[in-house]
Amino acid sequence: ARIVHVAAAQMGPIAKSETRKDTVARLVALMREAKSRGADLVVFTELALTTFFPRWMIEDEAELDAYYEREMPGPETQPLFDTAKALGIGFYLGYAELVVEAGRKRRFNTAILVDRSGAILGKYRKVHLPGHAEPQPGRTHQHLEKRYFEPGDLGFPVWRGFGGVMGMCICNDRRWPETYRVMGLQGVEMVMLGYNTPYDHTGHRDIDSLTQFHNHLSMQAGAYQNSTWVIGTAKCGVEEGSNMVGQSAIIAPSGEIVAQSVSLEDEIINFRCDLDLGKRYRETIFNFAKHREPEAYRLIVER
Ligand code: CDT
Repeated sequence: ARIVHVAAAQMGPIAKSETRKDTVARLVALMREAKSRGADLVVFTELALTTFFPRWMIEDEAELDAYYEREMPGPETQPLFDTAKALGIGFYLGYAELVVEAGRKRRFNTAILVDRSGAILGKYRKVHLPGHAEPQPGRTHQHLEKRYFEPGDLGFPVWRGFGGVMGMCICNDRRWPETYRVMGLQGVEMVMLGYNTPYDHTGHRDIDSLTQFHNHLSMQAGAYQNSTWVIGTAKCGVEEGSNMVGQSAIIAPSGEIVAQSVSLEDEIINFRCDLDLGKRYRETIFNFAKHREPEAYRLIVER
């Protein structure tokens, strides 16, 4: 067995008025709780440092910029790295990233993986951006990720760490089979992701009741079809009037949920994940080298 003891650190709502310092203190408390349960790695959510700001049309550039990190770690996020190092626990963290390249501001929805010594092992930028670039009439909450972020330009790499092969994606990425498959082809053994999923996101009331089902369906299918653990961490509850899905889950390579949150608040769930469990699928039904037929898949990579 190759055990990675992992925790998903679900968060309840982050108010618009909450400071970075307050939010980081919540994350540090969750990290300590994860460590007290024996975890080696804690998975925080998407955009874990602020309220989910893409729900608003923000015209003032300084106001928008304030939601982004220009350095990681920066003065306000340093306590996360210091605590991780002191406790010997790794973490996945989602945040809004602002970089200036050739005098141009570039914005990404980003996640990093930090090892147990507090060093950044890898960075991922969200590829599948949902929502719109322009505000939609008649909506109480916008979803302007296409306005506030560029599609990620780093692909879906994997990293050796925590005794295995680790991968990352973010929220809407989890609904796309290509996300998992690109990492699966690189032998991924654990995919970490955070999500902010408002209930009313399709605008179709009749399918709204399936929101929770589709959340788990996507992650369970991704896990099974690629012989990998999937750790999905929500930011949930009613945040600034927007109702968001919880049900954070730790999913085995069988596709089974082995741990699930029960609240819509800050909550740790944890599980001792055996990375070797993926082998029984990877070496049989999903032996890619033996059974894949890439010639039949060409359409997949065409526009
Ligand atoms: N954050 C994020 O990607 N949320 C989407 C729902 C919004 S779609 C307009 C998701 O896939 O959960």
